[in-house]
Amino acid sequence: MFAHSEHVMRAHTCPCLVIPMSKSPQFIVHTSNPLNGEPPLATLRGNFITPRELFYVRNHSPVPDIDPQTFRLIVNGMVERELELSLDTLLNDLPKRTVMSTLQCAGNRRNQLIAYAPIPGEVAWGAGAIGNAFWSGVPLKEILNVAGVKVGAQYVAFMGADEVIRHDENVGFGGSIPLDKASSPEVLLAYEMDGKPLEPVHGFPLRVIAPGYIGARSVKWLAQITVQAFPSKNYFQAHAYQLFSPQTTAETADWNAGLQLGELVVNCVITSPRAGTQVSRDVQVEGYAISGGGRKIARVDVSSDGGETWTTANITQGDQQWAWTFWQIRLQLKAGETEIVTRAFDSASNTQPEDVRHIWNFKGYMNNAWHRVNVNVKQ
Ligand SMILES: Nc1nc2c(c(=O)[nH]1)N[C@H]1C(S)=C(S)[C@@H](COP(=O)(O)O)O[C@H]1N2
Ligand SMILES: [Mo]
Repeated sequence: MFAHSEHVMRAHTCPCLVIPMSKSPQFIVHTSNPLNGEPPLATLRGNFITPRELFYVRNHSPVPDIDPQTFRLIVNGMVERELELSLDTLLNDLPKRTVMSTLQCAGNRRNQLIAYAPIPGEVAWGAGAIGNAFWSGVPLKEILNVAGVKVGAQYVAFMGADEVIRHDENVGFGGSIPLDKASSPEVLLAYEMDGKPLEPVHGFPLRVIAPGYIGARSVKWLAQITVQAFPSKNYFQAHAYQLFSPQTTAETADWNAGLQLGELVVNCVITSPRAGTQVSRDVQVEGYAISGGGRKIARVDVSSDGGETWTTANITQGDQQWAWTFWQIRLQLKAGETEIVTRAFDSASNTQPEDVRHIWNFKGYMNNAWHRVNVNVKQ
């Protein structure tokens, strides 16, 4: 049963179903059912718009098989008019907008938190749980205008059509964003990714795109939108995706007191050279940087002396809200074992913590510690 709805469209899910998708043979599959996978880091920096073959997939249950003919999007809660919208109406009768937006999982870079202390039961993401795409669809604010938001409403909650079992119960996948954000022009109900219909693994036929927020708020297989006075009570908003202090454990966590994740933090990753490789003394260092809430990347710093001194990298691509930034720098290194470190500053001067141990949390979210890569510099 879903928390606040009897009429969410129930999708037929079959784990035996062969889901059509176009992932590269290089795609790193963490779990295959449900599918969770990311591209090798070196391939991610090859294209500013991430090819669909390489775009990470984060699923909590099997991909639902939704019939586009019978699909209806339900809009209810604190609205003047409840709506039931067909795909045809969404595609043909409502305004269409395209937004370039980088989607990033709150679990991106979890593997470095795990290296510090174990995080059982969570996907060990590298730094590839991120991708950039052009998303096209109906701005959510247009739907809210048609429905008419009642006074007192503060959040817009989403429910997907996937069945997610937690403690023997189908909790579904839901989440919410503040009404202010939901009314901003960049938030979309997307039906296209890079000009093509969404693939089933990415949410066909309809998904939310909430730029600048953790990926979990961009609910796939969107079935229902509820306007309400409080954040979503769904498991994935009220329980998972909460941030706790390093000393908190699953046993001691007070789920009413955790910080509910929303906007992304500032983050920066070295995509090349790769950890453990041999490099020449004159080395090209490359990576991506991103911040949340529409803040741009203002500066990327690189250090080869553990952060005592820093060199400013060149921004090579990307200076817009909602999307990542690519950077590069040539460094002259001394021969031997060397650690290359990077950190970014965003347009609000936010920067990153030095070490994972100060931000480690037992669910493994939001790792934005300085990214460190150890290489062997040739004589
Ligand atoms: N319905 C539904 N929506 C979902 C999820 C899910 O499991 N079910 N996963 C979320 C998470 S945690 C992330 S990071 C993004 C991943 O989107 P992608 O698989 O298209 O890359 O989708 C989000 N939307
Ligand atoms: Mo995620």
